[in-house]
Amino acid sequence: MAYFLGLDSSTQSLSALVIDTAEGRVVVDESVNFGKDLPAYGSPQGVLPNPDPKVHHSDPLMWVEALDLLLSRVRASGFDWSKIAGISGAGQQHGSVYLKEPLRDAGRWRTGKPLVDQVRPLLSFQSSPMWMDSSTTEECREIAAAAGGRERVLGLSGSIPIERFTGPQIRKLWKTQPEVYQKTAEIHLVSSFMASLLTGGSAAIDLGDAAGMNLLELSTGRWNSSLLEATAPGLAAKLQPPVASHTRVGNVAPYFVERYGFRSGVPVFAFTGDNPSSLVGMGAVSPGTRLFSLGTSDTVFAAMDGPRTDPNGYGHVFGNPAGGFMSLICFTNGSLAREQVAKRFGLDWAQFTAAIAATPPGNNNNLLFPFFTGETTPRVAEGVELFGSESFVAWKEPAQAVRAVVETQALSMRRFSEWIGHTPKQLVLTGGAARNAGIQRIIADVFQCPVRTLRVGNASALGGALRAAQAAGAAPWKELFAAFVALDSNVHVQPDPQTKSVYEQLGRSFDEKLSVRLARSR
Ligand code: XUL
Repeated sequence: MAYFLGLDSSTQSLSALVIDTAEGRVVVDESVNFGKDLPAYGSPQGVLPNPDPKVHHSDPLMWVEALDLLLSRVRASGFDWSKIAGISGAGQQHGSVYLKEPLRDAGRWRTGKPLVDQVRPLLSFQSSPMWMDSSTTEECREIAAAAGGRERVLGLSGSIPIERFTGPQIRKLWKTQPEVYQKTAEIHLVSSFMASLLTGGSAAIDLGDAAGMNLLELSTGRWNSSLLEATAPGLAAKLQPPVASHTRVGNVAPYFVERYGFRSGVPVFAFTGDNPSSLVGMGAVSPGTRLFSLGTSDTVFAAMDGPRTDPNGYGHVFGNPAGGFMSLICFTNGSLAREQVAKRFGLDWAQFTAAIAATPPGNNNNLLFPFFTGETTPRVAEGVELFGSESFVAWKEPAQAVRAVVETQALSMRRFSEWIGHTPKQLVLTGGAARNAGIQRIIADVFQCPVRTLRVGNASALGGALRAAQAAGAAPWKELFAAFVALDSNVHVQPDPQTKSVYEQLGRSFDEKLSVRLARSR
């Protein structure tokens, strides 16, 4: 049997991808969209509405119901779940689920009743704080103070205390709703929660995703007692010890065997975060390839040969599911900013691309700080700024503004990924904006490095299926990557060496203007 299932519980959807390792093909690629398929949860974008713009929570029962819906949908399409030999997957990072009793004591799910009705009474907190939440600045400060400073937290956990990370979110729950925190017996990440649903027991958090909590000590792979204590009292008892990503956390629960026809005893391997999973799904588990995921926000990540940390405190270090570590840098104003500029001039995507082609590299030194919303990297408050010619600064040059937003983003990505250390041999782009030829060209030239794109879209779900296959011993990484991680042969953008000095000069100008902005925001 050579079929492996990868699940990806992301912000807006739950996806299933099944690979056939004997034939080297993807046989199922299906998703449930929370907004469209589960409208009763009132979360069109996967997030519950909240009057406070900093608060972002989701309903964990939506994820539970999505799992039943997805499995039945795939079965209805004619797929036979008994072919699956191993399961793993991923979840949006940092989000947390709070349970009244440990799932290991909850017994097996009963087959006759939908999962959502069985999980509902187990929740101690009805909603899940998720990665878009930025309401814990005060808690971040308190954790830093109690744990010996931001730098110490950075050195231990790979990140300074970060608003969306799980530790500060747990602290906020303890402070604001102590009775809820008290009655919580077990805390899960989205990833370990989804794995727990599948096994009907308590699946442990893997090292890849655990690193996004501000609680893990990277050098030992264990929860750090001073970080636990700085976060909330009694926290150690609510978390299981983290495990290596290839760990078998259980077998598929009888519920899924009886209801959907899975074979009994099929292993479930630890789920991880969507970014660590994408590292696997993009075949980049060794240093050399730098990955750019261009979505609502842009992320830049890469495997690392050691746990180096960002001296600026902007970037993060997570676990690499194939062993070792990975870096991740999140730029909040990604497509969000590109779309704002296009909207301002009424440009569609084709006109946006044409605008890049119509302007020269370096853009006559015009720059545009794209901070349409508060930015994570660098940490600056909302506020767009333009620098350059008079008409450009007055927003009268649409084509130059388009080039300026993309060039400034690329310069920022270059500047703030320097700490990763190694010089990449290739850059691989994924996400909606990755197909844009103008963006590919600018990134290749700014980094002076070849740009490629991927053929398969859902790198995180694919990463889950590949991790299940590797952990089950079906094939080594090398063979799996050769069979499933295909770069698009039509996209091979070589950097233009003549632009090197142009972008060195523009980079210096970017650094100068940014240091003024950072000094102002201090
Ligand atoms: C990473 C992060 C996001 C989520 C998206 O730190 O917050 O990329 O993982 O699902």
